Formats: sequence, structure tokens, C-alpha cells
Amino acid sequence: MDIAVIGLPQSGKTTVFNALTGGHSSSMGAGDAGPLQVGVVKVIDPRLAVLDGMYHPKKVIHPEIKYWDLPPIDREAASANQVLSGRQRNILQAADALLLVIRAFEDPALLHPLETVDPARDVKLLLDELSLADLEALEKAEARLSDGLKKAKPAERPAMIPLLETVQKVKAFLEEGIPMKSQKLTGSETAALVDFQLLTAKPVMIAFNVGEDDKAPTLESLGISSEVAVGLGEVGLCAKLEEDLSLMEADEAEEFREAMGLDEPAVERVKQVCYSTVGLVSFLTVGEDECRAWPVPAGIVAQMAAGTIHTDFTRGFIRAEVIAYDDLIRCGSLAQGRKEGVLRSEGKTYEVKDGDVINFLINT
Ligand SMILES: Nc1nc2c(ncn2[C@@H]2O[C@H](COP(=O)(O)OP(=O)(O)OP(=O)(O)O)[C@@H](O)[C@H]2O)c(=O)[nH]1
Ligand SMILES: [Mg+2]
Repeated sequence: MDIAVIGLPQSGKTTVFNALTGGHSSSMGAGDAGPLQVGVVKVIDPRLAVLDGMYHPKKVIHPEIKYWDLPPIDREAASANQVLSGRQRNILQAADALLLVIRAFEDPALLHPLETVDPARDVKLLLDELSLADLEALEKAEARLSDGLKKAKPAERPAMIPLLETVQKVKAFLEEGIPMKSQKLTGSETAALVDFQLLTAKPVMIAFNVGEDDKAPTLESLGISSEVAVGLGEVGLCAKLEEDLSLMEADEAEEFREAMGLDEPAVERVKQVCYSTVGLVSFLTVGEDECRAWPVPAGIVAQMAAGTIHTDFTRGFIRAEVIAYDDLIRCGSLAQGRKEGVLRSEGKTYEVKDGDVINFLINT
């Protein structure tokens, strides 16, 4: 899963990124203004340690979250509150979710680009920026599609109209301030727009970057209306402190946290917010070669889940043998699970649950 870290200039994006990746990042080539950094964080699934003890596989593979830190925008060329350059928008399109860093710390020595620290204003500004990027993309698409329609032969027109109508519909909702993910679209409308990679279709998490002694605000405490806040994940952290802690040895950092009465590490809290905001569950696969956890969107059906292992598996899907993790541990083996009738055979449309241990039967 790829998460892009965005926010106003000097809001603490790179500090948040460092806190989450603990300095384990690498540069992905230089952009207009500097390098694009990517950092990979393993999401340890404790169930895999138990399965490791049962199966002694050659490999145990935990899911990963990749965080992307964008280079700062060119402040001489940009306006004070400009959030994203054109190139940055392109990077965001490829992300699975967005982490918006909002400055909530006071520091007289560090100027805010809009002069005052006002988290509620910045949340709205950033969300508007995402809508604006989508509106521009949809306007261009509308012009291109309308033009194509005019030039098309009459027989070709009926096939072109639905996409144009969908673009117009989504654009009209956006103009009313409704992000694409809150729009009630049909499956085929959503599918038609997949290639547009619209930013307001992506899950968004807000990270309030607070000072060391401050209590983090919430969307509610800031008075952000529930219409705007719907579907947003939120987390508060002191990025500077978390960055320092992420560079310490684990037990030293733990002692420090206890002494200071701090919450769980930010990396854990952001991961949890990410799983709940994106709506992820994990299914598990076991065997002598590898035991692995596969994060998939909640509600995914077995046939599509098979495709996360290998795209061909969706086409070749025959059925899935499924046992709940707890049942497998209780029974001690798949064979015993079968005897007890808790290992079931499920078809294409079975809805995958968190902790399902699955063996897919595939026609290759
Ligand atoms: N006081 C205080 N300063 C912070 C905090 N987080 C970040 N800073 C400082 O804010 C400045 C900007 O932080 P960065 O993490 O570089 O911000 P950025 O958003 O990546 O900045 P650009 O990439 O240039 O847009 C640095 O001097 C940080 O040390 C915080 O929680 N408290
Ligand atoms: Mg930065």
C-alpha cells in the first residue's frame, strides 16, 4: 500500500515521514525541487509468528506500507498557500491513500506560509486543493470527450455518451463540494472513472502535527462539519518528538515513552488509522514455503482476493478452502480442521473476512 504525505509548505511533512519510517528511506530520483523519498514500513501481523511456529516455512512475509515524501514546492514560483505542483499531483494519483499533515504546533521562529497557525482552515484548504485538482482533470476530460463526440460518426456516438455523462455528473457533485468517494455512483460509473485516478476518490487521513506539550485537536473539536469530515481518518502526533524517538534503540524509546506518559508510537497509530480509513482486512496463506498476510479492502470477494496473489488467479479461480485463523490454531492443522468441518469450501462470491486462512484452488 502506497501512502503519499502531503501538506502545506513547512507543516512538518518530512518530519512526519521520518517519524513513520525511522530513517529507513531511500531516494527515488530527483524532481524539480529535490528528491522524492520513499520509506517502507512492515506491518507486523502477530498471527504470522504463531503460524511460523506451526509450519516452519522458509519465509514469513508481513504486509508493507510505503510512505512517499514529496519534495518541497518551489516557493519562489508558487503562491503562499499553494499545496501541490503539477508534478506532485501526478505522484499523488498513483497513491492508494493520502496522509495530510496539518500544522498544529506554535513556533514563533517558524513562519506559517499563511502567517497564522489555524488547523481548521488548513484542513479545508487541503481538501479543496484535492477537489480542485480533480475538477481540472474532469474539465479537460469533458472538453476532450465532447470534442470526440462531435467528430465521431453517428454510429459511434451511443458508446461514447455514458462516459461523458459520468464525467459531467461527478464534476457537478464536486462543484457542490462532494468528494468522489462520498458520491453515490453505480459500479459501472466508478469503473468508468478508474483510469482518471481522481484524488477525491482516495481515502484521506489527517495527521495533526502538535507541539510537545499540546493536546491534539480533532476534526470535531475544530468544528469541522460532519459533511466535510465524513470518511476522514485522523491522528494527532508530535512529529519532532516522534522523529527523535524513532532514531533511538527500541527499549530506550520505550522507557522514554513510559517516563513521558506518551501514547503508542505514531507509526502504530497511523497504521491503525490507515487500516480503518482505507478499510483493510488481511487474509492469510500458509505452507512450507511461506506464511503470509495479504491486506485487501474489506468486503472483497474470494475471486478478487485471489487476484492479489497473482492476477491470473482471478481468471482461473475454481474455489477457496477457508478456515478462520482461530479455528486453525485450535485444530492444529488444516487436516484436523477438515475433519471437524470448520475448513469450508467457498465459491467466487464468498466475502473474505479478516483472519481467513485461505488455500485457493486455481485452474492454470
Ligand atoms: N516546534 C516544532 N517544530 C516542528 C515540528 N515538526 C516540524 N517542525 C519544524 O518545522 C520545520 C519544517 O519541517 P519539515 O518536516 O521540513 O516540513 P515540510 O512540510 O517537509 O517542509 P517542506 O517540505 O519544505 O514543505 C522544521 O524546522 C522542523 O524542525 C513540531 O512538531 N514542533
Ligand atoms: Mg519536506
